[in-house]
Amino acid sequence: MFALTDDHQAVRETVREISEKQIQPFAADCDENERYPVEAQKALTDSGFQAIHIPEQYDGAGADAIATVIVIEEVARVCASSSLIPAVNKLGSMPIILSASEELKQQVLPSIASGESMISYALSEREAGSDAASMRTKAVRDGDDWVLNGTKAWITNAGVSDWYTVMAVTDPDAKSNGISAFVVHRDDPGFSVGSKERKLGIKGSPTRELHFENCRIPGDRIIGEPGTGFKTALATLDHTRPTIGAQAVGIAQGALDVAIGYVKERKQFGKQLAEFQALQFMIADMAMDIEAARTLVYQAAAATERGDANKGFLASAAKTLASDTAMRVTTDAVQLLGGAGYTRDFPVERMMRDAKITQIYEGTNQIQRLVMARSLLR
Ligand code: COS
Repeated sequence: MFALTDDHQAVRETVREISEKQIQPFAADCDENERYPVEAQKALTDSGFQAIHIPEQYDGAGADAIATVIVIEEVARVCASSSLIPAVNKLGSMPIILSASEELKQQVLPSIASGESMISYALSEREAGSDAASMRTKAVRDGDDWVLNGTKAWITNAGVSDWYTVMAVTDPDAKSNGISAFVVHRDDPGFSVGSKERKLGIKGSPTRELHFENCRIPGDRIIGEPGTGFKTALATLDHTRPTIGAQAVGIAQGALDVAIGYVKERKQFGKQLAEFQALQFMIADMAMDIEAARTLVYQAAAATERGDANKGFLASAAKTLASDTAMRVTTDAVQLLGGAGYTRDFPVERMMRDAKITQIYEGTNQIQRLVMARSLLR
């Protein structure tokens, strides 16, 4: 993969236009008022970009993984919170696409493809974050049904999603091979969401707990065989960590674009900031790092599309490189704007706060390094 196809370029152009016209104008307000970006959801759904990864046989666009990361990157360039609409739809639905029965796929995926529903992914718990296999949420068979009890934590887009992919223990003695994956609907009895977390960034995207109190779901809502849920959850992350890399690249590019505009306008000591070589070198480093991260993100996405053996390594590498780049670039963008950059009159302080989460969610960058090392030393 050394060049994007014409189709990929066309996706970028279309999503950039939608993002700049219909999402960017509301980004600061969503952050300031911690409100969900309804305008972005409408714009993405109206144009069919809210979940383009859903295969055609489930009424989706059937776009490849590279097109999907381009969509997320372009939306994140103007609003990271809004980019979680396509990103979380992929995260929540990927366990179903990878491992669910045909009937369950038909039951859930068309509603995501049409934009009627969104879907979130529920793996983490308060005491089971990086060590995801130590989860406590349980699912027990009762007749034809499954009954879930427990609490999931830090669930992105909880409350706005209709569907939830939930990992729960079905055989406590079998450790990670005793975890199963299920699909829960917001209307299932015994399901509820907690209050919104108060966060540093991505304030437009609600993050909540999920509560399961004797939550009863039909037997056919299990994803794959009992005991395969943890592997499905990890295989999903191989496919979706590049999307977080894409989000990070988009945030970084957005910050660089603002910084370039600013240094060409602002004058000090009788000349434009852009004429100072120290600042030119900062800009050059920022752009160089973004380009390297972008290339690795696309490479990782292409590897997941092909099912390459090293896709897990590349997914973790792309997510780590891109998120560390986003943190550095957004911090430098604030620096280039100086006092102005530290205020909410410019978007770079929001971008810096939003960038931080990309080093944390879908596995901290410490866990990514563990995944990379295990894959190299195996
Ligand atoms: N795809 C499929 N199966 C995988 C896999 C992958 N990418 N990686 C590991 N497995 C399998 C292993 O082969 C093992 O199978 P066996 O028991 O049959 O040998 C099983 O899954 C358990 O793997 P492992 O022993 O490596 O599990 P650990 O408990 O050591 O955990 C880490 C592995 C730490 C990598 C995992 O818990 C993780 O990714 N943690 C971070 C979780 C995360 O990203 N949270 C964010 C939530 S989403 S916002």
